[in-house]
Amino acid sequence: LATGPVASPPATVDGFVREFLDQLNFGQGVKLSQSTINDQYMALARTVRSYLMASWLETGHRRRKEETKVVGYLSAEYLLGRQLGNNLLASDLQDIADQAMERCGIDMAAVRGQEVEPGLGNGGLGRLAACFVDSLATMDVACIGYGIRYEYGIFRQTFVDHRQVEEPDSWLRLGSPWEFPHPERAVQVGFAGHTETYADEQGRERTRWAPAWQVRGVPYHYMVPGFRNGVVNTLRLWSAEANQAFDLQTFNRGDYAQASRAEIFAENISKVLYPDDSTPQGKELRLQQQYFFVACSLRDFIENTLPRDFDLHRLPERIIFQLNDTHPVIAVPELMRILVDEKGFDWDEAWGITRRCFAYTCHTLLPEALEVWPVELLGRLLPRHLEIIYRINEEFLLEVREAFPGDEGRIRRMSIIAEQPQRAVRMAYLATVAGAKVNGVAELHSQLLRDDVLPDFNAMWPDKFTNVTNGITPRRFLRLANRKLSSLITDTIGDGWVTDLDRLRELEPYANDPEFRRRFREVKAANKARLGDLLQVRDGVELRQDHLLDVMVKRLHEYKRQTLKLLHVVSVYEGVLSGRTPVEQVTPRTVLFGAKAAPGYHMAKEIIYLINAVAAKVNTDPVMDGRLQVLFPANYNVTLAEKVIPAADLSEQISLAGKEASGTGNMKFALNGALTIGTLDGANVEILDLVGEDHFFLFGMTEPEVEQLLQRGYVPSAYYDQDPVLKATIDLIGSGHFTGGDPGAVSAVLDNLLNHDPFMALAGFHAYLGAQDRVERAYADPEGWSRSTILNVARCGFFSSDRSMRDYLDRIWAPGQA
Ligand code: DL6
Repeated sequence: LATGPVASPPATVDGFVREFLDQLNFGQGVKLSQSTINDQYMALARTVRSYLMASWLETGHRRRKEETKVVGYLSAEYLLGRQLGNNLLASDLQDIADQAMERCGIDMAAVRGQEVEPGLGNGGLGRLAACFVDSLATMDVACIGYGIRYEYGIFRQTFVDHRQVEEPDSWLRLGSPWEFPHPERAVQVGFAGHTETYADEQGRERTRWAPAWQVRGVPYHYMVPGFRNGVVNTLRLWSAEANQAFDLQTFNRGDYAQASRAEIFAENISKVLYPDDSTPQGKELRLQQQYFFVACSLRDFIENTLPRDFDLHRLPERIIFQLNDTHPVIAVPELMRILVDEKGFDWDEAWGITRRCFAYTCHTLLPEALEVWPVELLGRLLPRHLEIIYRINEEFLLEVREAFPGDEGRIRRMSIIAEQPQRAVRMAYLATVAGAKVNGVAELHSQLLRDDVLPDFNAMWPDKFTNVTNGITPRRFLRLANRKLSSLITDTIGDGWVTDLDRLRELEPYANDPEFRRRFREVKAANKARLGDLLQVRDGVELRQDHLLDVMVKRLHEYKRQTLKLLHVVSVYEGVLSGRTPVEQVTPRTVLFGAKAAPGYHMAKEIIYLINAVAAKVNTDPVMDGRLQVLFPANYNVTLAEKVIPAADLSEQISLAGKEASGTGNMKFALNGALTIGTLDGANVEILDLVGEDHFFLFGMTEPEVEQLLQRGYVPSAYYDQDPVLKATIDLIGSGHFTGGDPGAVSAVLDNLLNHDPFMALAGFHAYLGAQDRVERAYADPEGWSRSTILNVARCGFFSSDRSMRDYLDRIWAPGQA
């Protein structure tokens, strides 16, 4: 009996209530009548968990039996969003849970609101990882997501006097019911120390690493349920702990701080997502994090997941480690170290295996975002790994010499070790050399990766490079976030689209059906009302329901050009203020921003200040007659995104061409029936291709045009001098009108725009205003607008992360490439 299958509780309202009360009584130790909302949330989450448990155990058992090849997704970030709703959806328990809570007299909405989302990521990259693991479970692909269980995720943003203030995100404070700690499966991770050579029993010279200190990596397991398919994969996040909690002798002497030093030191490793790395200590901690989680993950897979007697020559048949950007790339020398130093493989054999166990996804085009680790730091923290990297480089450069004899310039360019401005390891190069495949995340990005970022590598190994356009999970971002639109779609074409998003194409004919368009508009209006209710409670602001809702939500970065959006806002306001535009001619519009700035990114924080300052003025100036509203709810996160995106009319995707690798917000908006105003950048290009020019507001330079302008010499002030509207807009900001008469408060942003403007906001201004005019004309025709929004939904099935996963399977993880 004890080894038989685990049974789920009966999927009935009665069964659910019984399980819930058991969890409340025996898990939380309270009676229903005394329970707090948190008790109810914990008990409800544990109830849902218990329904998923049989599938989780069964999936694990099946995978071990089948000995399938596993995708080991190595990612320093997973921006998961709330789990309760997703897991209720996946297990098909939504209605039962609603009824059960009602029967217990519990306010389900309040209980849902109790969950603090695990914000273990910064933005697109981390959210992509979360979408990918969702799709792999739904497609029943064996995957273990590996990452870090940060005690504090992305900071909580608040605004004080219009400025961003960061507060720690203590998401674990009230306990997390979704995690399963396994301290008994902890692994050891070493750091620093030295290496030494010795002769083994056969007299072969070998190397070993004697670390100076070690920490314990404790795995926490999270369920990753597929959509109603009985599959539950695992996300395994590592937490760092000291081997010895504290030094008892020192403690007894009364030096409590010193006694706990080791504990604090070790726990710092998984303390916080992306510590500010502008200090040397911050940089070192970041490298510690990266090595920590990949060392734990490789050890876990090799020692605990594979059968005990597994022949590691066959490792590529059982695992492909997907490197989610460069953060996990130190896994490459770590696998070499395990194979050569610990398992006794000779170098060539080990390298042959390693090269088939990794693939690398690049997520950026910004040179400053390509990680390099100073040799001094890497050698101090991971001396053996540096030796291994040197040898990999040596042999790689021999290969280059053979392929391109006499081309010393090329050798210098391609070396994994940069010499200037300091000796440093180029992690993207190491990943490219080691990876079986290298991919970008949208067609344009992959092309620029080949042509501009890694051209020498492309010349050497053209077949290594491929593209996989990003995707988003339709479960969270349509089915869960937009229940009303989901129901309308399902009523119209059935529910197959949830796992086969291409089926949305069947909606196309309905774009011509006035009744369907009316229902579609009703859905949008209901979502806007829902967002209005939320913003009222959350931020104390009123969302005007009769306005066009124009949304720009994403990380604050100059290349994304929030300033361009702001210049548009100010130009509309300035037009009315100066009498150029009669206020009745202004299309009533609410511009909603959501954005966090990296704590050390000064210019981004100045831009946040300016947005808030402009909002405060524009929203209260009677001259606008309430026709222009700027909202900037603080702390934009996945939970807020799920309410904002379904309500939006217009999606702002206005980065300078050639800078945004893909974007995924752009996909989420289009799929929820917002029209895009955007440049030919990242995945916008593919959205435009699919939805068609008539249903997308395109503007701005192409990437080659940007390059040409740079070559000719870009002078931002010339645009200011020549365009009177731009001049008036900037002058109004510069006059101190928004900053209590203090022009100095905005001088950093304006100086930067007028004298540098690295992302060409001023060059884009005129075309952007033209595109906004087209938006307003289109919006004035509700039937035409609705038609376009429906066609956007119908034509964006391609952007399902299920399709991305199929592409990874076909192009990168295919068994044939083992
Ligand atoms: O691939 C996911 C996501 C893309 O959609 C964004 O375009 C891209 O900026 C982001 N990249 C990163 C990596 N670091 N940088 N810069 O977050 O990845």
